[in-house]
Amino acid sequence: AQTIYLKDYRQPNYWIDQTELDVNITPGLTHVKARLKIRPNKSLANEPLVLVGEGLTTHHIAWNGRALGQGDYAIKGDSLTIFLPLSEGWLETEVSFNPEENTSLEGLYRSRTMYCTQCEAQGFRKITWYLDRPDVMSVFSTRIEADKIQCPILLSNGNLIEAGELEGGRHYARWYDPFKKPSYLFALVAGDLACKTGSFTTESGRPVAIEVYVEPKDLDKCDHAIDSLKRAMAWDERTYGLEYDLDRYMIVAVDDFNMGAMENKGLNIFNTSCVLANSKTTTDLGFQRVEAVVAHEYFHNWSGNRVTCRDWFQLSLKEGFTVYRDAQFSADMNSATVKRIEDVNVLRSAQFAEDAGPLAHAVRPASFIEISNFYTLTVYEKGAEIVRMLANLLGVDAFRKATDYYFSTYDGQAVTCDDFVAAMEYACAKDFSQFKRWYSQAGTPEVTVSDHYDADANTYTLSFTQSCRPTPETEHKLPFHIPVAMGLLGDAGSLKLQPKDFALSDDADNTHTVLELTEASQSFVFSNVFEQPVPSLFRGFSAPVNVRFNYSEAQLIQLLKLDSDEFNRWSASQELAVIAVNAALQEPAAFRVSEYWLEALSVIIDQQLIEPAVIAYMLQVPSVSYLHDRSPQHDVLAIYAAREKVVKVLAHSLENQLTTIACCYDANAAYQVDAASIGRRALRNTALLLLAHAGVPSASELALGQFRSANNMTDQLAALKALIVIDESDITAEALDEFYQQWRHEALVVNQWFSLQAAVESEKALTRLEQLTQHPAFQWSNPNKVRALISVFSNQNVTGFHCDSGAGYKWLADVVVKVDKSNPQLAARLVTPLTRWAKYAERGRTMRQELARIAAQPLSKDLFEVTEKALK
Ligand code: B3K
Ligand code: ZN
Repeated sequence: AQTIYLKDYRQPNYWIDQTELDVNITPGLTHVKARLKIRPNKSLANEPLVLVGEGLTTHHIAWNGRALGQGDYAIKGDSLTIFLPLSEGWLETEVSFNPEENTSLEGLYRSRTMYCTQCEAQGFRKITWYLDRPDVMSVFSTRIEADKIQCPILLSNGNLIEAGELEGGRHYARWYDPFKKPSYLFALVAGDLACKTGSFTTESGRPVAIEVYVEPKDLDKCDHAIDSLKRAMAWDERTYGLEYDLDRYMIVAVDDFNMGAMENKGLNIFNTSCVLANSKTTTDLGFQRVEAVVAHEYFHNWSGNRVTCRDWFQLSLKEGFTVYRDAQFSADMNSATVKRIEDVNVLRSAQFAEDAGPLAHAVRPASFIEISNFYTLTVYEKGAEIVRMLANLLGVDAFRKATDYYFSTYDGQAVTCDDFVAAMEYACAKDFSQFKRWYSQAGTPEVTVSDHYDADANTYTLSFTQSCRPTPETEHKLPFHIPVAMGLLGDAGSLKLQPKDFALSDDADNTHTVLELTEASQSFVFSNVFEQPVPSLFRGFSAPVNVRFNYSEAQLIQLLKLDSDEFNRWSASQELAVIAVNAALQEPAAFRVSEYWLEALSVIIDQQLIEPAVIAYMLQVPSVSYLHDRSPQHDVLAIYAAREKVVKVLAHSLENQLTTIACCYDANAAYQVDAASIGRRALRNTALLLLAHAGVPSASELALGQFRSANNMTDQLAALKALIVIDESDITAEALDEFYQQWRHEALVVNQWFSLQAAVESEKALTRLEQLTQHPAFQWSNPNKVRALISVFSNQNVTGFHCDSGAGYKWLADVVVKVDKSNPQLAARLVTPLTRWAKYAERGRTMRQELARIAAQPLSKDLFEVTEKALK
């Protein structure tokens, strides 16, 4: 397998200004004729034209209407070289392939009742010979022909130009997309689909027809996506001044899909799990996910489609920025603190782990073998953190000036992360050359902070040092430019209930500031500080770093109770939980959990001055993965056990309040899916689950009652989860069976049912998992189902996956090899937990052996790259 390097980037030697496709679909064989208007790239024109294609049978090649003969071209592996001295002209090819046999879910493939495409990053080459790279932008017109009964719906990008009947029960449609675009944004759908419509009028008065295409059985699950899309359209006009640019916006829901969704121009294709929702079958998290993904794909229309990436190393240019945009949107539509907590949880428990593992890579990687492996938390979530830091450094107005400049200057172009940062610099006259290290240096920086209070001089000094562990591509790291949003809390130790931040300048209201840490070590002095303060650091998680400050328990409690930054109140509670888990690790039999922490939580529950959803998150002990990062010397099963103990102590100590919440809180409210109602349900269900963990006798009855009477999926699933934790075998088994019988016709609900069971911690976990793969509703060819069982088991079932015998590792390895044969992208994702072997000491050796066993087989490029890097 060949490694591609960013430093080797060159412009293409030819451009393709127009692309005319004629796709003729018949069962088992699809023919594609392509007419490409070729134009030499002046600087590089004296080389032959080399197109790329995969798995194509080539029937015909012509240049300007003349069929090419043997000596005029050569097909070798995946490349087609045209030897003629080419000037401007039309290249024609005709190829065929079989979408029915395409199990990679990349290119043109069949899923249930439809044919559909996934071209990003390099799937278009499975459809026709092409310059399949994002800097080649072309105007596409597409004619689709198929059987009228099998495929009544024929869709592609842009506007419908013409449609009509043909002989032999066939019909056709012609689509034209006026915006030039790279091939990865091409899409085509042909199938038997029902359509739900909506409409939106843009700020300047353009009417947009919204069409959501689904299987007929899912017509009752489209409204939320349509509403979310309209909100996203209006929000982007308000926030970024960006309007939609075509007459229709189509979304197609497909069941077999490798990712969440795809932003093809004017024709988004969605995993059913990210678009279908109704109150009976969808949880609150599901509703919010649909809203976020619909918005994300819509925002790509500007950040990604109108302004696209020069090469795949710049992937975060569109993904980091678009994730930042959708996070802002979700924060505005729901609760900003809750959204921030959710995002930081993902960063701390999963992205940090990626950064610490053998596949760590920069947000703009320097090399890759298979680009599909780089659609990662680092490129997406850490990439979004970079944009967030820039936005905060610039402030609202300058950031808007920067994005206006970016979108107007680069419209219709394929650009780089450097161009993006240049737009930021343009708007604020700052120099971001050091800041750009966030793009090129992998790894999570560690920031260690110490303080000194001088009571005589009334000064307070914060001293920072930063460092970053070596990562595969960068041994030595230069200091990062790190924004530290912070404030100082007064009344240390006295635990009064009034927040009293110190003023950080002459202006008494100025209690919040952003320090810019740029050196390896750096100190900041605050004057007129009249008592020893408690520093509230990295408010709102102002930079994606690991922070080390030696807080006393009392100081953390001070932050939990009094910080004006709600996010840092949550963060302090998490830190207190970490301390408790570490205590339980040191002395499992007789450990202490801070009674002040428990008391502070109790007061917070009583007073309800914080929104319920945030309280719910305060009551959740950090994930095993995060705890493991914080105590790497301990065995993961010991960490799991210690965490369980802390959860029990927490639940017992708050038992009365939790019981009141679990049985009575908001109990008679009508079911609604606004953020406030979602937050109240989250608190009630968190309480129920804690009681279940604590083994409180009343929990069982409460859970069963809720399970039977719930009028929505969130409450029913939460109750089922509690029943599983309580584990009274008959009752739990019965409930699981009842649930399946109730929902067996709803594929997405059945996936939740699979996931719940894959996560059950028990000695029999693996046997149960094996049985579930034999269940009639399970399908190896469907990524949602594979993830529901296999990813959930290996990422969430700590005792099952890491069981002493190593059977969990072996099982995953076997699965990965099997899946790789049909769907390499999926296999390369599933293997992730094994790549983290270095964290697991003794167990890690067994994990590594399993990785080596995988690596010894013939593998796809995708899986080869991951296993090879993980074994280094
Ligand atoms: N851009 C797509 C991801 C495509 C992944 C290809 N392997 C979804 C998104 O980020 O919006
Ligand atoms: Zn995206």
